Amino acid sequence: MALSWIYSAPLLLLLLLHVVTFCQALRNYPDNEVTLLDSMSAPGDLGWEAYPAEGWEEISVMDERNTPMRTYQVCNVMEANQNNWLRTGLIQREGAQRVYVEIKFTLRDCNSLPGVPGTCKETFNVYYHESNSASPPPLRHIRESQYVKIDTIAADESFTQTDVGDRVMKLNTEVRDISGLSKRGLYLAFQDLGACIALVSVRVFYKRCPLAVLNLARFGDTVTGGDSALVEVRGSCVEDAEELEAPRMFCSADGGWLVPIGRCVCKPGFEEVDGRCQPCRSGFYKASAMDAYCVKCPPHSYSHQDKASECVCERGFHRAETDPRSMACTRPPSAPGNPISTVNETAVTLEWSPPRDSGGRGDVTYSVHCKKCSGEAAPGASGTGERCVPCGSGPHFNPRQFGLAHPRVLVTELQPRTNYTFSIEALNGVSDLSPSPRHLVSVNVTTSQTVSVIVKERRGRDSITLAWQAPEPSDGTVVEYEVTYYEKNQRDQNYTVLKTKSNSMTVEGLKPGTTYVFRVRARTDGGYGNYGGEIELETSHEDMLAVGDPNQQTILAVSIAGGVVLLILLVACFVVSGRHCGYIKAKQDPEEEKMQFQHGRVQLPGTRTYIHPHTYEDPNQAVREFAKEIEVFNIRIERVIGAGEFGEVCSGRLRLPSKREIHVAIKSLKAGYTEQQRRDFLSEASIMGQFDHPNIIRLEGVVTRCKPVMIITEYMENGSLDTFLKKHDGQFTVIQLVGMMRGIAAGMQYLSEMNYVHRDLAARNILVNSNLVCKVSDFGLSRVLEDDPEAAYTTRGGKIPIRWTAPEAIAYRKFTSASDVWSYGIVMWEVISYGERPYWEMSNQDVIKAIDEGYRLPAPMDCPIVLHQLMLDCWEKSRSERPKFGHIVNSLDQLIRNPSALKQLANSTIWEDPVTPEPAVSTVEDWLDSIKMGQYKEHFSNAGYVTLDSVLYVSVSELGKMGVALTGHQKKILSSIQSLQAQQGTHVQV
Ligand code: ACK
Repeated sequence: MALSWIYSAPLLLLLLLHVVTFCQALRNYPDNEVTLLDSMSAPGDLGWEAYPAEGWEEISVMDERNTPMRTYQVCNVMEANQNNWLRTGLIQREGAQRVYVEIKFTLRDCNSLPGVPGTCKETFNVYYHESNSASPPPLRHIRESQYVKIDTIAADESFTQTDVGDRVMKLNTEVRDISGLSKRGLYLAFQDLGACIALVSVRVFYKRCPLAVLNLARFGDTVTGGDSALVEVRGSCVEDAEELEAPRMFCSADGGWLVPIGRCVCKPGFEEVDGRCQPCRSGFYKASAMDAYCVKCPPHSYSHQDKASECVCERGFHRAETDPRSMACTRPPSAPGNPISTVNETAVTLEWSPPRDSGGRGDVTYSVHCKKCSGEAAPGASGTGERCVPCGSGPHFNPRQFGLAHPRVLVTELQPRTNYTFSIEALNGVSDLSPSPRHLVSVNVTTSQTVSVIVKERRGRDSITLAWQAPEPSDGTVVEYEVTYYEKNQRDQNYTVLKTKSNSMTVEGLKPGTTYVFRVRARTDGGYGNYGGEIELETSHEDMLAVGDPNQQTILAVSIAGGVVLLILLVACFVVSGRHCGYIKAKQDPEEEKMQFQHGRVQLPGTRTYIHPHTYEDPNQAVREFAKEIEVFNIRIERVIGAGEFGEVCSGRLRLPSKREIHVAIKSLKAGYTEQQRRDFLSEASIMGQFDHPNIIRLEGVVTRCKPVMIITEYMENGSLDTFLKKHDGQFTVIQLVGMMRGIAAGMQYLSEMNYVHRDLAARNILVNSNLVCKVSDFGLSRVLEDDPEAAYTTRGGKIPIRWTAPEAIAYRKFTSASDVWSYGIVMWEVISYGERPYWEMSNQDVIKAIDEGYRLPAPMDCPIVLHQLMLDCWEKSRSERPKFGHIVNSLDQLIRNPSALKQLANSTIWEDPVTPEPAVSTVEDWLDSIKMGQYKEHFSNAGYVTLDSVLYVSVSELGKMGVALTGHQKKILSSIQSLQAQQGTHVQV
């Protein structure tokens, strides 16, 4: 021992001092690591036990800040049969099931020590022992079998004496993990078998996902799972927020949060500011949790206090129960104007003009109140000389008495020669809420006598004699009768009016064998009465008498009855068809059965339907309805990020009054556009503005009042999904990829429920934000035709992105949510293959042919079988057999909850040979040969990977460093390493 110490101690110490300075800088650990033991920060003796005494030795050194630091060293290289143990105290595991051991050490190269025997080692072993007790048996009784070996540790960098002289620091850092822990704590033990080692620091830590707030949900500190399974964590909404969809996230084994699902939203009266819910200021309100922001109180209302979920109406103004909270408060209408009555015997037509002030509402109706008045003074009434009583049920109002939509009513069945007073009232949806007296306008009417009914006639060759009943004497004195007639079917050209004081008349000079229509009315001193109905009479061909011919009367009655029935039918048809005029239901494309659009937002309860901008006669109206106009001075453009179909795409900032500044993307319409181009450009905003879903790109607003015209959307830091995946080839876990797919499927489920068919779903049209949340974008109307570089002309003339499109959509433009599902399957394939081009370099024609013959894309490399099966389901030829988006979301959720289902990988068809090595391989060379990667033997041996065990922890970056540059080869080697790990029982991470 003495000999070894003389050799090495000063060298080690010298080295340690430098290393210490270096290590100080490393004490800031990531916030997802919780340290259980850190030998460098121990205030006093570490108290570790060493055996035998001449083995490991504690050395205290001072760091730069004069803080003592404990290290252990051993260097008994001159003597054989060394077995030196060093054991830590009990390290409490604090609930962690998996802990990591990070060892920093230096190790001397045996060749650099002159005269050392061949027993000199360049490795040491690390063990652990789980225990509930803080007083373990003394180390001298240690039995290796009680300890579990973690690993044999070798230095990546050993040092020689010359190095020390040159002050070259060669500090090795090795990290190993121990999983499946269940007892109170563990001991670590270091076994030296004859090497020259200094343990500079030993740190034991576990990983946790640190507290995070996302989508207004708080996810607490979470200890990672014991194996590679994800820990599902239910988030709780931040203060003043409520759940929209249960917020969940998954804590991964490396302490990262993955796959945010669900979200919270600020309660009514609160809005989101910097991840918190803040109360609406006075004068503002937010009615529903689903609304994004507090908005100004509508006209004639106010909120004096914070947190208002609705604004209170000013005095004299009201809000009807069914009025949306965003509507201005309104008041009852003023009285109708200019009433006019037209009396027709015992019927009267009343007409008036609408009120000057509708009260701010569009639902004005009218009611007509009827009073019958006699000439005597009412008991108790003074001065009027009239007594009026309600009309009761006698008169008939057409179309109705109350709730008239138009300012007109016909009142029939009034009593003859009677005075009536009609009071007309205008009402609206808040009239019942107003305590103020109603405003009425009145009109007085006097009815006249009853009709004159023709009772007898006589027909001659060129004359007809009529006789009719005289009115009742009470109807007044008849001044004269008026007889009107015309030749049937010639009314418009000619009709004749004759007058007589008698109640019969012979009309002469008629054509023989011709039908005439006659009407008679009486004029009394009260005015003209009603016609008593029409009668058709035909002159005879020869002279003959036909007085009161019962057959003729029957025919007349039948014809009148027939006419009435016809009229009723016509009226009924009119009423029924009138009901249908409430909304227009149209199809954007006759081939597109699901795209039904409703104008005026007539919707089935509980459903929301996308309204196509073309449904509006004026497309600007659609933009006004669905997109918020933003003042240009609220926007700050920062840089150009790409080119769109209509102009540049920039990133920038949007600051709306009393809102926090947000990062936005700005699409602008280049100068010199046509009106059609402007409409097409803005149609994307009219469509996007109707959607509100975490996986659909959110529209912030539009600038249309000044040039250039712009569409402002939320900013997606990672740009489009295809480019993003290519840039990060192979860098995500399968769970992360499944999380992305789940997001896209949820967005598509929402669109399909809105009856919106996307038609161009592809990774290039998905945007990714900084949290890896994927959002569906690109809703322009002309996009499939013009914008998409992938779109190609089909034989039927349409332009379609062939590789992403379902066969029925290519063949006969049958675009439906089921064809979107097909495209979704292609997007899944793009995601798993990190942005590979579907069907590689096959021509479009070959793709169409291959699909028709039943060929489908094979599973990409490393693709779990379940995911490929889901893709194949999306690519069912019969569209009714494809899954719905809701089903896809559920399937992906299940996989996220139970990732073990993702472990079984589909056989890669890209390589002919299996990547699993022959069971017999035992050397690195044999292994590389077995996977046809023999060309890298030298790379591995140069990098020091000489045993099969040593390759088990090779990472992608190490492969890169050793010169394995091709991504495909890296994947092949890593995939085979996974198989080796599985064969050796080492844990395989998903
Ligand atoms: O792949 P990228 O970076 O993502 O390049 C295209 C480019 O603009 C032309 O479309 C990017 N882009 C479009 N919309 C957005 C957005 N909302 N946030 C961030 N980048 C966007 C897209």
